[in-house]
Amino acid sequence: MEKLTSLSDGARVGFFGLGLAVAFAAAFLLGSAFDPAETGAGGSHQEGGGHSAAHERSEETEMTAHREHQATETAPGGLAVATGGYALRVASTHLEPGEPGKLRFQIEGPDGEAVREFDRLHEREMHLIVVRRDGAHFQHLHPELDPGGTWTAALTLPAAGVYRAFADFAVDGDDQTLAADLFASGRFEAQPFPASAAVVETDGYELRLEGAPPLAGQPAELRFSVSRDGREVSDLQDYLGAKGHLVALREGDLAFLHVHPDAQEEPGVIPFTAHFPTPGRYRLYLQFQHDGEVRTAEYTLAVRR
Ligand SMILES: [Cu+2]
Repeated sequence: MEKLTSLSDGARVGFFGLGLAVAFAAAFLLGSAFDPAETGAGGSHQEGGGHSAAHERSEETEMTAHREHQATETAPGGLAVATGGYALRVASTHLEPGEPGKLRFQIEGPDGEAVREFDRLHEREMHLIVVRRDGAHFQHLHPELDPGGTWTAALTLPAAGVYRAFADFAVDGDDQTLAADLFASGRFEAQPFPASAAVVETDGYELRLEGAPPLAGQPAELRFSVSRDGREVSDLQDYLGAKGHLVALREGDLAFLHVHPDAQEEPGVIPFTAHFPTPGRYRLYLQFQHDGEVRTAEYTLAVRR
């Protein structure tokens, strides 16, 4: 029987929720084994020890459950339409480019039925991210749930191409990010990721990304300072219960990293801790609210080995 050692746990680590990333980093730096029980990650079963035949069966059951639980928490999300017992079923995957349309979908649960009850996660029960496969045309939507378990979002795919729709939600305390492709037929002009730059401008705001260059597999501090007309913006408003919302997508497969901010310590600076699983380039979509409007700034970020 395969045994999960703390080493293989460590090797599997992709991305954690923020608190876990920090907790794990501490454990990792101290060289101690990662014990989910210590971090409140779920299972209280200590892995890696020997086990007797008498306990093998129950341990196996627990380990399987634990492994599945871990996989959903640590592997990058957004690569599968179905995983961890849940499936994303999209009713309408073809939309006319530039035409206002509707996206309807259900989350099918382990029992094969549409899930009707979701946890509230960052103030919403469902976060829907839509982005074209080349990283262009990012949208962050909050669909509405009907009593039968069908989610509906007004959606326009602005230009032709293949898009990725990420459904980010939690059920019974388990976070899931499932994703499906959407299609807008027509002549597709693919855009490369823009070159990496520390400063980007959006809607008259200047956003500067500070902090050391991130390394793969390690917690990375990302600090975005926001200014307008040369002056620091010190009155950022809350958006989804925080000063900012950050999605990172990996180049090549659009693996999805949902990163939430650290507590704001300086006005005008939005700090995050991200965990990039592998070296390469990522497209970052930072959302913040000011003067009553949500703005999105986009970065290309190179993550080194
Ligand atoms: Cu959202």
